[in-house]
Amino acid sequence: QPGWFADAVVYQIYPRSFADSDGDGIGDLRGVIGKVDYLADLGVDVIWLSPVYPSPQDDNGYDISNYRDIAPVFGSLDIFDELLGRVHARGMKLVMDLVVNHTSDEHSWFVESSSGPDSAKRDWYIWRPARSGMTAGVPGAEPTNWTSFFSGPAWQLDEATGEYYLHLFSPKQPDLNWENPDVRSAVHEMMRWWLDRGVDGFRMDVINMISKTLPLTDGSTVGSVIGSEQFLNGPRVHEYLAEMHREVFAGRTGRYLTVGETPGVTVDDARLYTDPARGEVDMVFQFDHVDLDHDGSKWEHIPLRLLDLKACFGRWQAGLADLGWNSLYWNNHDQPRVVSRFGDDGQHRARSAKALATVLHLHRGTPYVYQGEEFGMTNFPFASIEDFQDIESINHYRQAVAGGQDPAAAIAAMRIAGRDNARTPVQWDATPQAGFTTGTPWLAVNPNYVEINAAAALADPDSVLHHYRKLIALRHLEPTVGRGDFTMVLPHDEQIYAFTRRLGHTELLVLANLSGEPADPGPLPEWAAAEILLTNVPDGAAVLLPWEARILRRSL
Ligand code: TEU
Repeated sequence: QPGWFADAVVYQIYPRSFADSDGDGIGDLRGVIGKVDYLADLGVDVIWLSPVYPSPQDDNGYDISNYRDIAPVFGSLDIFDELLGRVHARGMKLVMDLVVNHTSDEHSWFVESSSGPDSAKRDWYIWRPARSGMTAGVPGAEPTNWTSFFSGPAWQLDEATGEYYLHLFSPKQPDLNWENPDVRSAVHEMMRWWLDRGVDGFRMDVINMISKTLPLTDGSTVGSVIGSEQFLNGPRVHEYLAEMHREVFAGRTGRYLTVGETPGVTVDDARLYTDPARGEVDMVFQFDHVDLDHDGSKWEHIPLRLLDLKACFGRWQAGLADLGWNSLYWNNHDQPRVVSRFGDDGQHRARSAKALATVLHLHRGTPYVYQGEEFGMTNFPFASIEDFQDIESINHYRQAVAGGQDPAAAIAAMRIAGRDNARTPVQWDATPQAGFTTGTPWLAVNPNYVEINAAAALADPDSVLHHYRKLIALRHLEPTVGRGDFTMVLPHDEQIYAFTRRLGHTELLVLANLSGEPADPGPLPEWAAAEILLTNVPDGAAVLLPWEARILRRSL
């Protein structure tokens, strides 16, 4: 039977963009402390904090130079402890981001590793000579043809030693060598240190990339990242995760949360990662549903087809029905805003945001809410390259334009899919800079903050925010939401997303019109007398209005 987290909702904070307490334009831990009551009132159970460790911020903190401290820009360990105390006092948990596929190139481990081939930590990273017969530094001399998630080769030449190191992301994010047991125990020790400090678990960044197939050879992937078949869900990853679980969590009695971020994970992989009997992680983030609206690379947008979305979630629901557990998310700091992406951020913004939330939260799994999603924040009207800060977008732009793409077309693609859509400051109120900072924000505030902000949403009983609050409360009150089984209804309907959940003698029906046109679900006689638990349209009729969603309950 599912663990405690079946009845929990997780809220993700991207600290840089959440709340700035000191006017430097960058969010910080004091800013988070100021919003603990807001989060408790929303009803969430767990807060996941994106990285706040010391970092050169090449990838906004996903490049960590010290795992056991807090970056001054975010605060200090004392302020962190204060936050943790406040979170616990309000009955919530705090989960840290664990980024251990790679470190920063400024981490002391890498500094030592790159000091020379005889360094005691040389083997902590993945060093290789140039391709045989080629001179190091010449294009094409990289040890393999792998490409980085952030454009260009996945290898960086270190001039001093003439060898290359592997970086699946930026050159400032060298990959750790998990084959080395000392690396693994250093990670375990660091994790224990955070648990001893009181944190409640970890979200594990690209954790399914830590085991590479050896020997490293040229990749054959068709698509955006060459080589990925050799490092996604690699040969030793399950062994490493089981070992981590034993070394870090064995003997601890608290209720912890572990979630692996696992791009390219299949349902079958996920059954292995999340089978409680195997002792790896509680759940993983799969990417299938966020890959449905592009072709090939993430920059080649195609419209979402509802049938694809239903088939995708349906497969995940069925695949993890008897074993393992699903995570449920529309948004995070890497994804565009869901109301702009799969909803309607114009005329039907509030109603479509509520419909999408209803559908997601009523699936079987643990829902994740990303900051600002709870009151329907939208994508940003990016107009030029100067508007972007994200390394992924900026590198893509340079490469696309160098390759002959029209700059306006590149910007248009980034406006749709760029990660900065998720990273604009949280819109707290209608005061200048949306109440995020008294200074100049590091990334511009969306001009729509005057209407779309948390204060306005709190004051309006009909807002997206109050709908999220009700969904979270419903999960806490009605065990069928967390624990019921899942059955898709009307699987071939191109407008309506419908399913039932059943636990014992209780059955729920979710009916959501995920389109901008009215939709007729047809007769549902067995639900005629059912109780309406939640809707986003008062007094709904038989035919669903655009983006209308309802949750019904009946006793069997
Ligand atoms: O992301 C991993 C990942 O593969 C993608 O989501 C990626 O960010 C990219 O958008 C694919 O197009 C994780 C973090 O969530 C992300 O913020 C980091 O940049 C990345 O790992 C490296 O640590």
